[in-house]
Amino acid sequence: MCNVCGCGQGTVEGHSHDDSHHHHHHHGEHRDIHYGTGAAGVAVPGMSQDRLIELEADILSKNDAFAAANRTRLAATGTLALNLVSSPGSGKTSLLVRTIERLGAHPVAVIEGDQQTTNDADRIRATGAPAVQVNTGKGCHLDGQMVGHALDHLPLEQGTVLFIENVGNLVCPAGFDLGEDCKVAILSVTEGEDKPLKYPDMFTASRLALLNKTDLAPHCDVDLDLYEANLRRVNPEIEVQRVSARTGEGLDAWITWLNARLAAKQAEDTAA
Ligand SMILES: Nc1nc2c(ncn2[C@@H]2O[C@H](COP(=O)(O)OP(=O)(O)OP(=O)(O)O)[C@@H](O)[C@H]2O)c(=O)[nH]1
Ligand SMILES: [Mg+2]
Repeated sequence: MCNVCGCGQGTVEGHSHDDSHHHHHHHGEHRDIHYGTGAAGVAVPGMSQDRLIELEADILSKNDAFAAANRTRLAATGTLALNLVSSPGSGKTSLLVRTIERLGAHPVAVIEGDQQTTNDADRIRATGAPAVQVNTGKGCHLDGQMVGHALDHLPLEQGTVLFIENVGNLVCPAGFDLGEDCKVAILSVTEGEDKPLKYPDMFTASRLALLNKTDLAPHCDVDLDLYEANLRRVNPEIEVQRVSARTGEGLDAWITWLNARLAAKQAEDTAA
């Protein structure tokens, strides 16, 4: 769990948070991180395990309040929000561009999280979809507050699909609820079958895993069945789909999954 990163310094495109009244994360004491075997799961020189646990609990309870507010706000328009998590370069933005094209006239909106640049938001806007870039600066994940600010800049129609592309990082984003309906993990065949075992939290937190870049599988020493088996070892419930953003292979099943989630969401909201 990321309780010692420089998070909370993010900027929503065009807006600096330097004037933010709620810098909710602690400062200092976070330069020299050694992962420990103590109760907090991390070791920071000069800080006790109890203090670390206290800080982590504090950060997460504040995040959860922002996430809950986002969830209420999204429910008002029946928006289906998906938090896309992965390591850097697994193909999140490429898949999003393809997905938006496939969804055609259906209303979509995108929040793009990266440490720096507006590259990904620019790629999304080229499809015609509204996108807001959030730069996390030194931070390693999006948090509920950043997403709340981004929502201020996004038009949400009834039944929108909101894609939140998280910062490429297989560790920290797993622990932060953004108010999404679920997390979708994107892996690529080039990363290696052992990744689910090495970074299990991300895959236990995800409902669906998209195994991307299947077009490259013949060129890699990769066993796709073992990749899937490892995903199911860490999360027996996880759904897995093999896709290629490059060739479009497997995207029909992914679009079917999206439409089913959207229908389930609308049924939920009607019942509520
Ligand atoms: N061969 C192949 N290349 C792909 C596929 N999907 C993405 N790529 C390539 O992989 C690289 C990274 O793709 P992006 O879509 O930028 O990945 P990302 O996950 O958004 O990256 P970050 O936002 O930087 O973490 C680019 O060169 C893409 O063209 C795929 O299915 N097959
Ligand atoms: Mg990207």
